[in-house]
Amino acid sequence: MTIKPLIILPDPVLRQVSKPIERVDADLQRLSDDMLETMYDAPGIGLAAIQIGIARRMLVIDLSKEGEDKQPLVFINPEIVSSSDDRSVYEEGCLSIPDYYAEVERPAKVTVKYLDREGKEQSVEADGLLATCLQHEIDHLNGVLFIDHISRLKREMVIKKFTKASKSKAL
Ligand code: GNR
Ligand code: NI
Repeated sequence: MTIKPLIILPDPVLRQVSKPIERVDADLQRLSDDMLETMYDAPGIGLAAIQIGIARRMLVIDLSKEGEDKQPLVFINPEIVSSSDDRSVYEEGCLSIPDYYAEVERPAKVTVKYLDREGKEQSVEADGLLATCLQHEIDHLNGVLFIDHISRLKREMVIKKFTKASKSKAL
């Protein structure tokens, strides 16, 4: 297993729309292991493949707390098939936008259809943090970031700050 470097704002790679996965094979299972290891190292509770530069529709999530047994989840070609009308607000962060947090309102419950790590069709009715995290990760597969759900003024300030930082770090 390998920890991969994370793609950071304003890298345009984060705006790519990821392509569906055609085959769940050993290579893809290795990629899911690398994504989990990268997420645990960060640490974060979710990671989309595009965050390590791979434009494929796959994401991993683990909501277990420190000291608990790990609960790695792998979602391949996930699709939101229904969303609740009621909303909930969470303070979100993103490994691709380090140390920036903001409240985002999203549907409180979603039903997501996907393939698991074995390529088997599954469906989950998620609420709470899992619902928020799935929506945050599925947004990544569509080139959408959580800052796209906050005010334009706040978003432009964050992008400006990260653009400056990336220029001062460039060789
Ligand atoms: O680690 C993460 N925490 C988090 C907190 C609230 C809502 C969403 C997230 S996902 C984020 C990891 C990440 O950037 N996934 O794409
Ligand atoms: Ni993110």
